[in-house]
Amino acid sequence: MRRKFAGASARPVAALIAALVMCVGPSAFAPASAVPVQVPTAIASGDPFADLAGDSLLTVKEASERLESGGIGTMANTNVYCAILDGSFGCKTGYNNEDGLVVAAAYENRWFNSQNDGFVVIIFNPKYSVGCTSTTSDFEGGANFGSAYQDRVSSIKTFSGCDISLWSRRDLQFEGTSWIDSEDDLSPSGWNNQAQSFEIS
Ligand SMILES: [Ca+2]
Ligand SMILES: [Ca+2]
Repeated sequence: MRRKFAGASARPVAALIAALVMCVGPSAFAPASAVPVQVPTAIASGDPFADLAGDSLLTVKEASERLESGGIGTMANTNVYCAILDGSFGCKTGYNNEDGLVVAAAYENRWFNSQNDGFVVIIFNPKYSVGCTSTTSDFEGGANFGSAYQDRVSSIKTFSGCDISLWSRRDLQFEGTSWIDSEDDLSPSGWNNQAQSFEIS
């Protein structure tokens, strides 16, 4: 049975708060404790994919260049490449110079590792050149997170028109999230450090 995923509603609220702060000015809020409003700036500075939306096509090569250039922020992440295929389950060890499109990135820390170094699992399909289909009723691959990465994912981002669903046990068992386009913090929905497998559509 799928558990309702509540994280998506946080973004409009954050935008509303940000808009209010711009109109009213920070002085109307409690001083030091109003820190969450400042978070989006930090995210933008440390996320090499900050300019990309979920429907942006992202090649494996471009992703690796962005991740490894170190041009933005001070990320010293461990980049892991997981190759999946449409319609099949399982992750094959991939390489940063392969053809294909990135479908999702799973991060060890919230805010896409922008404030803390950690692993990022780059999930890609080496056969893709146009991205995922728009419907989520088709199975466009999935896999278990490796033992070093399961129960440790804290934020997730998709690319190339794809969405991802996380599952709390291996082999897409037990509880799954609804489709995620992007979630910078899995904690509010109860999914922080809970994912053992994933599916893509
Ligand atoms: Ca984590
Ligand atoms: Ca699809």
